[in-house]
Amino acid sequence: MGERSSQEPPEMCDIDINIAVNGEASQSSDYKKYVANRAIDGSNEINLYNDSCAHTLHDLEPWWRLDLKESYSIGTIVISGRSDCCLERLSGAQIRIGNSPDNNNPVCSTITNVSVPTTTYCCNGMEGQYISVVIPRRYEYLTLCEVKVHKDPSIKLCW
Ligand SMILES: [Ca+2]
Repeated sequence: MGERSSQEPPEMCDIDINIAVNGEASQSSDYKKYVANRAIDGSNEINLYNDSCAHTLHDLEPWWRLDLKESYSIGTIVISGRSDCCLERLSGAQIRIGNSPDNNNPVCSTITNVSVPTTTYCCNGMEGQYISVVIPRRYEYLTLCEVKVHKDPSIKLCW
């Protein structure tokens, strides 16, 4: 908040806070040292080899899940895949939000644009404590370098 202008309304700061960093992440399996919490370490580093990405093994329907510790009304979720290769593996991944501690909550969006590593998804106030990214119906690696979560309303632009 220190960098922000004093003319800016305080609530603008509040709704832009990334609440993901206060949560705890898990995933279907760990590829080497690339554990789930690396996707909520607050870093903008999206090259896998710079140690800030989460990466599963080649699982059937791999998943990554964030426990926000309490339920929030979610505005936007900013998802960054890896920049160094293999972004197409994220195609078809579902972003789910809800209060069930599994990966079967309602779908906010499905990742279809894998031409750029970072995309913002609008969830329009969907409620939930858990945010999952799941790749359904196939064997795949799931790699997420950062997942940022903003409460609703969010000042982030969608898509
Ligand atoms: Ca990261």
